[in-house]
Amino acid sequence: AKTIYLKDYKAPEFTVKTCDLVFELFEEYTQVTNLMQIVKMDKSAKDLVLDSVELELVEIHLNDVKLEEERYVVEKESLRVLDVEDEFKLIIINKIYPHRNSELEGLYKSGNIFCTQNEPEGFRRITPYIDRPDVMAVFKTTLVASREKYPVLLSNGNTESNFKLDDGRHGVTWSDPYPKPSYLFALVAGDLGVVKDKYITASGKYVRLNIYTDKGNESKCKHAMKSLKEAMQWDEEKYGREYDLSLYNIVAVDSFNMGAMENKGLNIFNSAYVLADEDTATDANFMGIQSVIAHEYFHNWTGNRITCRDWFQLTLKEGLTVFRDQCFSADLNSKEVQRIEDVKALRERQFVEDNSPMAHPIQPDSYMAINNFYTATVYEKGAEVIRMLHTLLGEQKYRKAMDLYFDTFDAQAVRTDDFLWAMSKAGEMNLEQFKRWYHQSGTPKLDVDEKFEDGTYTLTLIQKIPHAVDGSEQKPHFFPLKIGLLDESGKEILEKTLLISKEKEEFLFKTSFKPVLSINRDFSAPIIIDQKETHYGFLMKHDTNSFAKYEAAQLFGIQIIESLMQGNDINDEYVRAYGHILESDLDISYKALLLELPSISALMQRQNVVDFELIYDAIEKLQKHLASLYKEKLLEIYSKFHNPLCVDLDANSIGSRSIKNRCLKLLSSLKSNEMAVMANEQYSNSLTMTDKVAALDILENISSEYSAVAFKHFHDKYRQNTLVMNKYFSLLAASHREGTLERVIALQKDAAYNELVPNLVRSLVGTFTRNYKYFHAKDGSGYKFVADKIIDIDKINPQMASSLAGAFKIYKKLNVQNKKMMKVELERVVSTHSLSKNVYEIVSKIIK
Ligand code: HT7
Ligand code: ZN
Repeated sequence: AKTIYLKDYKAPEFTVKTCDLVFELFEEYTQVTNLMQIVKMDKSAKDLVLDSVELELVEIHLNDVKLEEERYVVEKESLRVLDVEDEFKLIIINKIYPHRNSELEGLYKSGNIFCTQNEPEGFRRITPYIDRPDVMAVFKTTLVASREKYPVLLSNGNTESNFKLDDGRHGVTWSDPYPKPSYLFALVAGDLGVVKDKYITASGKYVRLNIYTDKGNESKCKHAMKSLKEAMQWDEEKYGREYDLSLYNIVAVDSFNMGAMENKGLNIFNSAYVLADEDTATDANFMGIQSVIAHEYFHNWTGNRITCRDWFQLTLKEGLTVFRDQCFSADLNSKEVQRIEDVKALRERQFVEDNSPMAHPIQPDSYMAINNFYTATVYEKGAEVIRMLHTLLGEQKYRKAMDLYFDTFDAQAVRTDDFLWAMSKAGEMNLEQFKRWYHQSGTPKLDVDEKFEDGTYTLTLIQKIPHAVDGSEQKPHFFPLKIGLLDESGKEILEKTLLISKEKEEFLFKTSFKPVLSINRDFSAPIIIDQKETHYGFLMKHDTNSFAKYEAAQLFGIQIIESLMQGNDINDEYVRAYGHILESDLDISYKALLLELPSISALMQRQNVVDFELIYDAIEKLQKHLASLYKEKLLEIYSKFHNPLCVDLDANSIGSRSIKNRCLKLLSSLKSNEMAVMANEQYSNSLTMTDKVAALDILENISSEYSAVAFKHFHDKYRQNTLVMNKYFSLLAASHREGTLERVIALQKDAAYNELVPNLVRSLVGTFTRNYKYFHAKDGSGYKFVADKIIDIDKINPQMASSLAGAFKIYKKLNVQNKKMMKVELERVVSTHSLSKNVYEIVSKIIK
């Protein structure tokens, strides 16, 4: 497969001014008529080269004359029109076969709905085009289809006209006044239900809001609609940005490769991020919907109005938009909980990626398959980089810089450097060194050394920057480091944001006593802190910074588990500090997070050679110890907050479910009948999906008898509801009970399972890859199963297959036995005949 390099970027030789499309949708095929006004930008260019993948060409007209075959060449993934003028009109008619499209890129069918996914390079699977984001055209789209089967016909922008044909077909013409790249083009055709609402913008403009879904699901769109209006208002208040069309459409479809897509005026969503009610969605699902709805809405300014020059700039829109959606969720819910959840997600996914052969900068400099670069690094680390800018500039200057960015680059396709120019200019800050965050990979480590002498407290910080994947050296970063100093009673004597730029930095503070350091408060930089002297128990009690307090609890937990792994006993100070949190009257959602023990992933990341058995045996030991020691208190909290009939979604109700389920989970480590009975009662009596899922998870792991009955009941009740069945598959794939792999294999035959639907594959196979116990079984059976699935699914959907292949990225860090087993499977996958470039890129990097 060919590697594409950023250094080879060339401005387009031609651009498309307008693109008028007609789609004639039939059951067997779709005919596309594409009329483009094209202008030559580089006068030395002779031929027009259009991207074109798997298209069946019917005919081409140049300036209204049908082209003879010798005037064009059909190449493997392009169409070359020979010797064209400076400005011309081109009409191309081609056929495509959406019902056969299982890759879910371009135009495809999700159930009975025609829909599109064009980011990053799907449009070339619809019609020949200059399919790159720096070619922006004004689109007009006419859809023609059976009136009975496809009464709803949607595209970007506003409806211009409707018409009926004599043969039972009808048509609608849409026009979008805003020039846009092809990746933002969308169409939908189906027999859909709709929920309608409206929004009046700050300047008084009336915007119609519609959410389309399969009929019967309309009542499940309330939360998505509420979230959309909240997002619209938030962007007006925080960024001064209003919506710019008079119509905003969202369509929910079941077969979708990712979460959602921000097509101009016509967002297409994975139904998992739209549909929810108390009976079928967990609290986490409701939060997820709020954040994804907001994320796609925010793209209207950061992504659509100002887009990327090329796909290497992806973090320009994704990192920024994730930062925006994180701030939105923090403002609407709990700031402290949101920050911790965001950092947790970053560490579980991005830190692991950054310490693997797949590590790359947030702005990569090369790729084989661009689809592989919609990564935690580009998105989540990208958001952390924007957050650091926000911290460095402060809210006011950041807002000024964002205004400058919008004013300067509106309607353009730009680079991350253009964004940084605006930040630097309005922020009045030199960001030359800061740019390294865009071009260097790996997670920086900061060695922290403290000294107290003669009334001076000295803090010495040394940056340890990892080498890049190719072994080359990387340079120190510039970042904000928020610290606090506490006296021995726990009183805060100082809070400060230090600016770190040199490899070694020294900071002196005059004090009459040696203070306790609280470092990287709020996780002000995405780095790993390596502290010689630690006071975790003290900080768990006294730290006033909610993130640092959580961090102390996690790091203390890690210290204890690692010491257990070395055969030592459990440290009493930790146990007391845990008890102190249990007794505290902190906010309950936050308290639930503080009570969470470190994850397997967090421990694994610290091992040079990973041995999972050692890790989960130690975690289990600690859980049991805490559960038996604090059993009464945990039971007391459980009964105080367990309210089975409450289905409310306010902070207190969500927090109550969160803390009591945390307590029950910890208690379940006792594996007693008493706990199984409690979980079983919760499963039977609770009305929310949150409580049911929490109970099922416990039952599955501690009692095969209760589990069998409860899962059967769950299956009988929800087997028609795919979104709920995702939870069913995922709970069973995560099970630590014996025979999990055999059950996962058998579940593929369940009537509700379908390998063509990515959500289901993610629930069953994807979850299994995170089941450390069975995916990493010493006999290699887990690896073999997943490798087989990658090979099978690659033939259907390469994007889905390569995301599963990412599970092998831990390869180099495995112990000898596991490594040997994984190697066999990696080699088998990479030598598979006609493997996609998506899977090839991932697997070949892992075994290199
Ligand atoms: N901008 C979108 C990225 C995307 C995507 C979405 C759905 C299916 C396939 C996709 N490939 C890339 C999603 C977002 O970040 O908002
Ligand atoms: Zn996005």
